[in-house]
Amino acid sequence: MRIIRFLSEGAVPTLAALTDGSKIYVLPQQDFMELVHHAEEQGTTTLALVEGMIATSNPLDRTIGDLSLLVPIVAPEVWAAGVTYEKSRDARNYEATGGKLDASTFYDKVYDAERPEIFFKSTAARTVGPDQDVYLRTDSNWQIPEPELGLVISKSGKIVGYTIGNDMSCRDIEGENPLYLPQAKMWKHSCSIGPAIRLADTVDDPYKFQITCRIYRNEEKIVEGTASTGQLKRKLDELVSYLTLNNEIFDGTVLLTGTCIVPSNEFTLLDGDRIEIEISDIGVLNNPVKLHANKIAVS
Ligand code: DO4
Ligand code: MG
Repeated sequence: MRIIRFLSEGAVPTLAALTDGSKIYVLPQQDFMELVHHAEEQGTTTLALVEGMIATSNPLDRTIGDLSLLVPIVAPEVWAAGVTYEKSRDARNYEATGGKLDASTFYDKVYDAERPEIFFKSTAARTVGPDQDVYLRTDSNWQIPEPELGLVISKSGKIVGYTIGNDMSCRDIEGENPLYLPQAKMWKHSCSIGPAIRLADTVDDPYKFQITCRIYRNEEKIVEGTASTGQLKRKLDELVSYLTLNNEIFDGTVLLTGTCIVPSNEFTLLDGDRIEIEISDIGVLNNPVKLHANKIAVS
C-alpha cells in the first residue's frame, strides 16, 4: 500500500491510497502525517486504517499516469546521510583528490567511523515533486543526481514510510573543499521527493529495495545504474538515531540515506536532460533538468 498526493479538479491537493493492484482511493485526510496520527489515535496501524477506509469506498476511474502528482509529503526539512555506500566513498575520494582513482581521504574515515555523515539537505520550498524541474546550479560544471531511499520520520523518530529522493549534487564544488558542502548540495529545486510513500507497515525488509537510475538526453538513455539497499554500510535505525540525538525534528521529516549509483566521472547533467529514479515497490520519480534561470558569472 502506497500513499500519493495529486491535484484533483479545482486544483485541490488530495491525499489518496494506491493499492498494490494499482487502484486509487481518495482519503479524507489532508496529508500523510495526519493519516499516521489518526491511526495511532485509533490504536491501529496506518495500513489497517487505510484498508478499513477503502473497503467502504469506490476507486477512482483513473490510473496513476492520468493524475497530476504532487510531492507525497510537504516535508518541512529534508536531511541526508552521506558516504553510506562504498561506491559513494570512492566517488568522493576521486573528487577530493582531483581525479585519483584509488585515493584515500577523510571520506574513508567517515565511511569507517562510528558516527555517520548527516547533513541538512532541503526545506519544503526548495523541494520538488514528480515531473517538476530540478535545477542545475550556474556555477558548477560537474552535476549529478543522487538516487536515494528516503525515510519518512515522525517527530518521535519512528520510520513511518519509505519514498524516493534525489540529492542533486555538484561534484566539483564539494571536491574543491569539503567546507563548500552546503553549496554543493543546497539550492532552489536541488531536491526531489516522490512519487509515493510506501507504508512502513508493508515493508518486511528495507534492505531489499532495488534502486535504478536512468538519465535521458533528447529522450535517448545515456546513463543507467542499479543498486540495492542491501549494499548499505549503515543500518537505517542507526542513521535515524544520529539525526534525532539531542535534536528536535519536525513531524514528517525526510532523511535520504545516501547514494550507491554514481554516473561515470566524465558525466555531467545538462539543461534538458531527464532523470528517472525507480525503487522497487515505491515507484518511479521522474524529473526534467533545467539550468537555473538566474545566472551568475562563472569562469
Ligand atoms: O559527503 C558528501 C555527501 C555524500 C552523499 O550525499 C552521498 O553519499 O549520498
Ligand atoms: Mg547523497
